[in-house]
Amino acid sequence: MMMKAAPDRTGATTGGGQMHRKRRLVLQGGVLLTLALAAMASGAHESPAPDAIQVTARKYEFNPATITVKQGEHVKLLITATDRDHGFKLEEFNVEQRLPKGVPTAVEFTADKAGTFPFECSVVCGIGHRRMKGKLVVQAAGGGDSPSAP
Ligand SMILES: [Cu+2]
Repeated sequence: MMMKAAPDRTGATTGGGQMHRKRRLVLQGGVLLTLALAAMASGAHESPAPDAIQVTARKYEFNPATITVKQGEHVKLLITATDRDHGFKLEEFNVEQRLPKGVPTAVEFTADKAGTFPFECSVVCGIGHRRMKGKLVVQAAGGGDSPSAP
């Protein structure tokens, strides 16, 4: 407990009773500060986890096959291959990830450019492997000239 000597407002009247009152004020201040800190700490717990976009991969499709995000967004995909191992390759954003069967696999990148970008399966998974594709639509930040806008 710190007892800093503060300049006495009443000047001449520096009695013993005054000292007691000061100490009590300091104590009350400490309690208020503790309450404020507790409130701040509990508030921090309310921040939500970043939303992951759930995607499934199976012979021979991604679902959803079209993923739409906004430019500048940090994108987190959680992709689960349901029938066998697949892969997820999004060349434009340097993403290539193997998707082991049954394991939700996180893929993260920042959609820093607008446009429509293809993604595809990067693990040869059968006769339809080459048509196992989808597309990522990144909507322009300014709401400007998006070719796929309705
Ligand atoms: Cu595949």
